[in-house]
Amino acid sequence: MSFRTTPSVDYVEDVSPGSGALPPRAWYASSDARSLSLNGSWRFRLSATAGAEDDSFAEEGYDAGNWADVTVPGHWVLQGDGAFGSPIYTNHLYPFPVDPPYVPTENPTGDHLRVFDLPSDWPSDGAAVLRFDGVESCARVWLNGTELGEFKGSRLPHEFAVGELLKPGSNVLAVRVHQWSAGSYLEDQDQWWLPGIFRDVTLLHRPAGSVADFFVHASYDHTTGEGTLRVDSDVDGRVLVPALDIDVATGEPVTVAVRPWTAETPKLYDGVLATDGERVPLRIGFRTVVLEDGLVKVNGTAVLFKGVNRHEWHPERGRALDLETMREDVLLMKRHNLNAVRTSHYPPHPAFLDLCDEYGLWVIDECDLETHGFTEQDWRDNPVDDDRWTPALLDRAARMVERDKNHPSIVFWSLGNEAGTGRGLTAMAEWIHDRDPERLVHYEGDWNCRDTDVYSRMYASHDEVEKIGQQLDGGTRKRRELPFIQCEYAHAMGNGPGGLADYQELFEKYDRLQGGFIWEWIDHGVKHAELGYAYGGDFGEELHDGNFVCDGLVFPDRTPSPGLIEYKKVIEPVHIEGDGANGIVHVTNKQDFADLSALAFEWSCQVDGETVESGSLSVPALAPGESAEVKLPEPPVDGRGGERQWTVRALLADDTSWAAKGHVVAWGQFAVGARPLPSFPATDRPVPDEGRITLGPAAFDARSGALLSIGGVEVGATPRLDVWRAPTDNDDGAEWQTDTRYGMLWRTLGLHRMRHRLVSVEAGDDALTVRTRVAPAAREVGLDTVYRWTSDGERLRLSVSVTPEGDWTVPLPRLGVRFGLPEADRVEWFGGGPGEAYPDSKAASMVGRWQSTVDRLQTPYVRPQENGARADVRWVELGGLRVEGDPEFWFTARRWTTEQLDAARHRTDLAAGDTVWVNLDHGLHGIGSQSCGPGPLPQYFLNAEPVEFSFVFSTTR
Ligand code: IPT
Repeated sequence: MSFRTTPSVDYVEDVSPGSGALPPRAWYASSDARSLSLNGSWRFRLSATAGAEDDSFAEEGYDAGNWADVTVPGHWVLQGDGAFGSPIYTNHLYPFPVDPPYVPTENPTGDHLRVFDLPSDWPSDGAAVLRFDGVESCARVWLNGTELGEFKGSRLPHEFAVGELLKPGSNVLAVRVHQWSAGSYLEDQDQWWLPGIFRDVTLLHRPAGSVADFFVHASYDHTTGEGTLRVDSDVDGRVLVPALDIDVATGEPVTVAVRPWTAETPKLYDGVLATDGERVPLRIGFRTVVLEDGLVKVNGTAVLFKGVNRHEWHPERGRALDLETMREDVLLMKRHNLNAVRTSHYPPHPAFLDLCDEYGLWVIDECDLETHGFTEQDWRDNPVDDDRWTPALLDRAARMVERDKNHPSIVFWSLGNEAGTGRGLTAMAEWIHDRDPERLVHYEGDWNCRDTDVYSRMYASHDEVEKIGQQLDGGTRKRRELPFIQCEYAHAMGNGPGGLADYQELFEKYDRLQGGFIWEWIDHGVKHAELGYAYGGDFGEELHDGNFVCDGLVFPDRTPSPGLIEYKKVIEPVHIEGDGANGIVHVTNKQDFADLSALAFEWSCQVDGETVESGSLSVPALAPGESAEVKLPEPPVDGRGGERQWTVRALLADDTSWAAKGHVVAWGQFAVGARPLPSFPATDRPVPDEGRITLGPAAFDARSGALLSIGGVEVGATPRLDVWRAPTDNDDGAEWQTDTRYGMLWRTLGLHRMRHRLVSVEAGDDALTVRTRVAPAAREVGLDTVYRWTSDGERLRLSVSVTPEGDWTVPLPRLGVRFGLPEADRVEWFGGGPGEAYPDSKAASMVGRWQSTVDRLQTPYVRPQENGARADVRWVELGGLRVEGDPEFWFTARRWTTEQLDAARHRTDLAAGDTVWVNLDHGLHGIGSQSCGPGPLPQYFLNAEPVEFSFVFSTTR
């Protein structure tokens, strides 16, 4: 005999997508049909298991007086100050046993209750629909005590017919949300697990004769300049587009001359779909997407995608984004020259796609599907290859396509991410191809491209990408004929990514390579009272993947990181190159569709980094792909004979929807001649005096050879060789990487604990020479290091020569000197700036005169690590000192040591000490992308080799 003690929760572990919901359809906001937002404060009760409570709370009259409140849209684990549980971060591991379709008995379940008044003027005729735009991961819904159904598919809309149940006056909407369900197996994306009703809940009036579903087909024929519009509608009506004089019945095609939609020229025509019962605003973009000659073409032209992967993220609200945050993302993307976005790894809030249509971004709309955790068991039992799950997969495909099909910005439907291969995916692809043959299908997980229209990969190395570009990559015949994109590359975790410019060069060189999408847009740091931003493990998760969740081009608060600035430069729509000596600029329009008429050009001339003259430059409105040579004016005469260079900028000529007139889109710099190197006659001799040695303005300790002061400036710690940097995430590399991970090897070798053995201090005729050997304990390798100090009476020159000894099998993290100053705040330099740069991430470093402070030189990576270097520095002034380099050097200054930076887990672990630590580096190792992809290219290695470099110190006080 069996009996039940708890309410039935079988639906939670049922592989079916749910029951009771209406078929999916286009998402739109009506012009005239009423709607009522049910967002706001809801009553909330959390239970530990799915069946802990019966469903009496859904009954009218239920007293929820002692319940808590949550805000909808929202995730309950981000509300209630920890009282409602915590977020969990795992990359691909399921945070529960892999036992599909079963989920843990401990299944946090949030009962949500909302009593709302139907407005007194709510029409009494017609039907009504209740729409949920996103609930994670499984919900069961009641209205006024009647069960409507239950559903899964967290980032997809679900609608229920509720007309008969609505009552005048007060209505009770009850929603039970389970954190875990069979659906969780399909939602193993690399992100926080965040249960809740995290997108809008809306009641929609559906007047008699209103629009149900409709499909806007708006193609563009680039050979005739005409667009063809046909709006298929379940309910007959008329389609009006006043600007095109279109007034046509639904289902009827009409062809007229139009301006096409592209991401560069996002022309939208306002229209209306009018049925007997409703008017629906249309924003129509005419464009045609095809696969032709092995290329993705829009309106007849192959597109180069300069994209990014965007998860929805807000540091306080998680994936519950408001419109302004979505707009901020789009504006930031446009202002940084991006032209594409992959909605990794689920359909975004629909308003985001409206913004992509409006501002112009190509979109890969990705389905809410990832089963990555099955890789741990060689993909055994993978739901995408198990027919029982196919209805759920098809439901997800349909909910995405039907909801989003009217967005011109979407060029690809993506089946999902990291779900292996299987019949379920094929079924999805077939369904999508059939439903919407006017777009292409993307999926990365099947390298044979059985179901896809593009060969897509993630984190392929430069070498491999080049081979693919040359069509030397083999693969199936079908794959060989397809274009290539990297749907993910350049892992923006912490400092980096490096190597962007090298990828872009390949993308531009080979037609088959149609660009890529950086991983990823934003760091998913959770705002935290003690830690600043929390990442995996900070909530005591039993399994987690640490700060792998902070790998974006913008910080959690959306401040651009240096990675975004670098990307902006690398993907500039205009290439500006010059021959400084001959005063000639080469300008190339690298756009696919737009000419240069939206841009104005300006030249300026700098002497020693200071602009001495500037003016406007007239550049023809080049068509896409065209180049021109433009003559610069005569360089201004300047008696100072300093280092001279040109800077040419392309700016917006007028205000646009995404940036103001004057916004810099692209720039180039070129030297007029070589940099005059500092000349330095060594005139003074070292003078020993009572345990000290004086040399020109400087005093040294006679025993150790340590520099004590220059002029009036005390030196807290003498300059000495330094090779250590706090490893970046990209230095450490991901655990699963099979290539050498130098961050680990550096530590094993002991480069973080180098010892300095003093060999001799020699006061010679014209120099003080300090010989040392720098090496880690337990190893025979070392660096013979000689410091040679000279003076011209006023200034002090340090020349450092380094000779590696032994068998150095690893590159060095950095090579230079580190010293300490008791105080420093303001910093001024002539060199690369204004932001940070590293050998393979310095495209955006602009040579000029820059000012900052020690604090502002720091880049706030969520997990502290090496940061803040400035490239190509000729001289820097701080703390009363001026340091000039021969050759140029890398400069870093911070209020903590590298060792403290290395030990910190969060920025809040870093406290300013009483010394400012300054690194003057001759070299730095590249950054690469090994936190998920390849390491730095060989040309960015800092190999241990004999070198010599020097600095001239003087005082500024
Ligand atoms: C790849 C995933 O697709 C993405 O979601 C994210 O996890 C990214 O890596 C790393 O941040 S999968 C990786 C194992 C190649």
